[in-house]
Amino acid sequence: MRKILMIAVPAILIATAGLAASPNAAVSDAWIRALPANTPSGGYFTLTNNGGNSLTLTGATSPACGMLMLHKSDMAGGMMHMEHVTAIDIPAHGKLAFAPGGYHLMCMDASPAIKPGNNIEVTLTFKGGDTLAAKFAVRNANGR
Ligand SMILES: [Cu+2]
Repeated sequence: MRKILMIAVPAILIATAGLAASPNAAVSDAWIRALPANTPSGGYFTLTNNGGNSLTLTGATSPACGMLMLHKSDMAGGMMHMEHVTAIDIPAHGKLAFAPGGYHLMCMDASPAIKPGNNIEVTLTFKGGDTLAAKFAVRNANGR
């Protein structure tokens, strides 16, 4: 698993370096929860679309996470469920909050860099290939 990832990451960076632009958008209040080993970590942030066109978030990557997924928590039949989502629209001049109980990033394979007090880099990917990099502060299990 790790061997494949170490090869795949530089290939992605090379492939996107000459092509990708950043959308007219900003990430704020970005943080990720550090949890005991092998427990997926939730990442939270606010995404503000400052442009006149809607944006579609299609994925996220981080060197600190083996796999980073877009998830949505929902109440169904009195139980909290999480589902994987592949596209999230942010309307023109709109804002979308990723927060506990709703949309979140899920770090499926946290590296040792996911440690309270650290910062990790996350790259958001949008439909059309644009990318936006942001620093996420690592907090403890209580979100502090
Ligand atoms: Cu999740």
